[in-house]
This record gives sequence, structure tokens and C-alpha cells, in this order.
Amino acid sequence: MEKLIITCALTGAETTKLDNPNLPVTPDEIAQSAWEARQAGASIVHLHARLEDGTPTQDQLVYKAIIEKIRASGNDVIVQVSTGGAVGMSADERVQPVTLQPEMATLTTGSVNFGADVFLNPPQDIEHFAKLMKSYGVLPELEIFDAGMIRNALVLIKKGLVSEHAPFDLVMGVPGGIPGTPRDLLFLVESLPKEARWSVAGIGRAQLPLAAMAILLGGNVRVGLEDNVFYQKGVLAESNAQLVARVVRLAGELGREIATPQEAREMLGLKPIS
Ligand code: KMH
Ligand code: ZN
Repeated sequence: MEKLIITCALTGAETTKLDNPNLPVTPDEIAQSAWEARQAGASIVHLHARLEDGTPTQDQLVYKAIIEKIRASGNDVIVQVSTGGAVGMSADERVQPVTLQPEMATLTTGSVNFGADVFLNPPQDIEHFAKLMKSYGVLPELEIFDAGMIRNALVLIKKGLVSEHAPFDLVMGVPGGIPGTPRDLLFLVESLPKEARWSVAGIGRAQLPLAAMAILLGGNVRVGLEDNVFYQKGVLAESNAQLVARVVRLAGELGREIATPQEAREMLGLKPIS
């Protein structure tokens, strides 16, 4: 099997320090958390930005500050910005960080209920995001919250708007999206093209079992406080790195080696960084 690519979703848009005081929110905290996650074994960090009071923002200047601090710390991790932002944001607001030309950005390929809200992704917005990513040379990661989104992603690939090598991320267990069960993971994986590279992001209590399944099935893993603030039932995670370190230990036991950022770049077809 290929080496395991671990993505760490550091912050998210919905979780707050009230949910877990260890959530990194300021650019300094996010860069520090990215460093610790990289040291623990993550090769990609999935970023969201916040204003000083913790409100989610897609302001490219805040993303720029975060990315500069990550690189200033000597961190070679692959940077993936969110274009999902927070529910209720406009498409123009959400897509801003793509213009910074990060190595990767998320691209959700459909709408889904999201708890009491709706994460709205109409077809014209999805195509607009895909075209912008293509023009800025940004590799999309296709975020799949429900089965129909795989079909939508394949249409984008067929239209030439997204590379056929773009990885899929199966986001499972969002209230309103596909449940985070082993059966549903097998169903989604079987629905992907044979050669597709994929990861799973299990939400909440689905994080650990789905990570273990992905390691065994040859997929990749996303963990982090965006998706799950707990280490185990009733016990808050101490850090993003703690969640990454557990996946590294599991992978070691199950015989999967961990990809470094440079190895992950080669696997994903990204240029090396100096
Ligand atoms: N915050 C969610 C509504 C992404 O980063 O691309 C969307 C999200 C997905 O987090
Ligand atoms: Zn996100």
C-alpha cells in the first residue's frame, strides 16, 4: 500500500474555544498547531481563519498571515485552504483564499443540510470555484458530504474543470450528510473511480473508527479539532497533534508507513517546495 497521508483540520469554522479551549484560533496559535501537527506526522494542514473575536472569516489577509507564519516557522507541510468557510457566507467571500495560490483548496461538490443550517453549494458556484482553482494552479480536494456529490465531482472532471488526479475527502457523520458508519464508508469508496486517491474525515465519534478503516483499506486520513474536539468519550483532545499522533500509532501497528509532506507532494502531483 502507498504511504499514509494524514491531513490535520486544525480549526474549522463552527467549533469554538468553549467547545475545546485547545482550539487554535489566532494566526500564531494556528501556525503553532500546524507545527505540532507536522511534527506528529501530518503532511497536510486544512486551514480556516478567524477574526480576533473568534468569528470565522475568509478574508485572504488573515489566511495570508496564517500561511506566512506557518512558513516562517520552517514548516514544510502542505497548505490546504478552506473554500467552505462557514455556513451562510457568500460564494465570493468563501473563494478569496484561492487567490493566494495555496497548494490546495477544498471544493465541496454539492449542498447538504448541516445541523440546523444548510451548507449551500449550487452548481454555478461549484463550477466558479473549480475554474478559479484551475486558473490559479491550486489543486482541489473534492469534499464529499453525501453520495450524490461523487457524481457531481465526476462531472467536473469530465468537463475538464478538475484534474482527474484530484483527491477525494469523504466527510462522514455531519448531521444532515452521510452517516459515519463502516457500511457507508465502503459504499462511498466503491462509488469512486478505481484509481482515485481518497481520505476520510469522520466527524465526532466517527473519527477514530473511520480512520482505522481507511488505514486498512488503503485510503488516507483526516483528523483534527475541526472535525472532533474529543480524544475519547468525555475527554477533550489536548491538541491537534494528539489526534495525529494516535493515527500514526495505529498506522504503525497496521503496517502503513507515514508520508512526509514532500512524499505527499509527489503522490499528489504537487511541485516540491524549496
Ligand atoms: N464549515 C463547513 C460549513 C471546507 O472547509 O471546505 C464547511 C467546511 C468545508 O468546513
Ligand atoms: Zn473545513
